[in-house]
Amino acid sequence: MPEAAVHLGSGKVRELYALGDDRLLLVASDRISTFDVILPTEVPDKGRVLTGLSAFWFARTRELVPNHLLALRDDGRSLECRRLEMLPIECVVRGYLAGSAWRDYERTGAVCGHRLPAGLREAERLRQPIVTPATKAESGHDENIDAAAAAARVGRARYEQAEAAALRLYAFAAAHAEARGIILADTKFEFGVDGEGTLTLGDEALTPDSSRFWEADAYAPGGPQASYDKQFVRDYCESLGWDKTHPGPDLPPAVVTGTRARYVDAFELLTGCAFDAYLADPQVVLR
Ligand code: Q0Z
Repeated sequence: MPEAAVHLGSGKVRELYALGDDRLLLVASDRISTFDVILPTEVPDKGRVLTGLSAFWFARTRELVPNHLLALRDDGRSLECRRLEMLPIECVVRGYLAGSAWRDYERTGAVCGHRLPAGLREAERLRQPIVTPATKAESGHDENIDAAAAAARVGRARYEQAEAAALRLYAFAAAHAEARGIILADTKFEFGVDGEGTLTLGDEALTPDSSRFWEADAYAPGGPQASYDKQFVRDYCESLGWDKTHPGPDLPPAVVTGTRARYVDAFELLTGCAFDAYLADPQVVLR
């Protein structure tokens, strides 16, 4: 008899289950958050898009960095994974100056201990991608830390290994995305260690929820960039004058439809698979 999946926890838009002692099931819902608030309206198939993209990247990068993927379930929204001992840090790789990195740079001229050239503009491409580690806040906001603080949490050799792995993954994915008209401005990786002590990529990888995707054709440094996936949602929420506290507003059907189409576009551009083909047989992204 198959063992029951035991619920371990909920993320903002995902659920985590144990499958016996050694495996986990990661299930992506269709919930969407904006300005850190989960909205009452779901975006149909968003969880499938994110799961399909994660599985695609895990399959394509396993030679670069080992990862936790064991199987993609036929519901298209669930990943069976190897259970790891997760590192208590996140590794964010940034190829462009956005979000908290832009704010830190404006204030101090540096980001997580990386001193950057003077005069950079918001959303400008960095000459070299940088890794900006962060602590994982139980609830609320992750805190940017420098490499020394990250090394103090996980050990110097392990941090340097994770930093190098994160840079390899980013270089591969950013080049793949750029060739398809999408800028991967930054992305967050979470690593763990398997039973043999091998550094292993976990969690979700290179999805729009863990990354900033920008449309290359619309890229214009010197200000904030439109989000490839969530811009309709943000624009609609801004138009309401909502104060960005819980509960968020319901989304009208046109915003839901437009947003779903953006997620599907990103999926099709990046994977080269028709989304309908993924729905019919999710395993297409692994081949
Ligand atoms: C991932 C999270 C989610 C809530 C733990 N392979 C792994 N081994 C051990 N732990 C994890 C993983 Cl992926 C792990 N999270 C994040 C995901 C819901 C929290 F779907 N927490």
